[in-house]
Amino acid sequence: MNTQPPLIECIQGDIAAQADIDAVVNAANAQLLSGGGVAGALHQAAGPELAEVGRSLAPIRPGQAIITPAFRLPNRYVIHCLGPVYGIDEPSDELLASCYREALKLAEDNAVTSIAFPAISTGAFGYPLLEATEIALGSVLTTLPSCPSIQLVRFVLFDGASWRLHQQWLENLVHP
Ligand code: AR6
Repeated sequence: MNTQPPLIECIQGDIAAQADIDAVVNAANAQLLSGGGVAGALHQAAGPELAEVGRSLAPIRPGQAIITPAFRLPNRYVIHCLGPVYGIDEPSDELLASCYREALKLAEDNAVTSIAFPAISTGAFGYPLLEATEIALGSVLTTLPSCPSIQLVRFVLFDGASWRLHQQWLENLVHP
């Protein structure tokens, strides 16, 4: 049995290009269709089967996560989370935390050993980056102890500002 604590890391990059990761998380829409940002990148790389399989599982509600195969992506699974639209889906902090919690629980139930998250809700859904970062990292840190299969959690941030903020928060939380 692996007794090492899971590794949490932050990198700057593309969520659709994480070939060494078991499950990648989609910042989805309720209909589980392609879209802009993360959803666009993942659906484009996975192929049309991803939207087809989503059709039978949609709609999902804010804060919810569901799991599908990853098709042509280099991963085993896509875990689709519907983040809150900031200022509309309330309480947005609780709904955003629920995305990370539910995604980790689904990963654990499917024996996933590594998972990559984008910064859910911080693009089209307008969640302020600082608050979203605090919620994302806090939620992952509190949920991980009940997920013994998961050995690596990677946050994949698209832009440098987002990456720096996640990195700073991670350092503050792990080495206060
Ligand atoms: N890899 C990693 N991060 C990315 C990528 C990428 N390829 N592309 C964008 N980001 P968003 P949301 C960053 O809008 O706010 C969609 O159209 C981006 O800079 O993808 O949850 C869906 O269909 C931002 O920081 O997700 C939904 O309708 C973060 O990922 C809606 O947008 C999330 O941006 C979901 O909105």
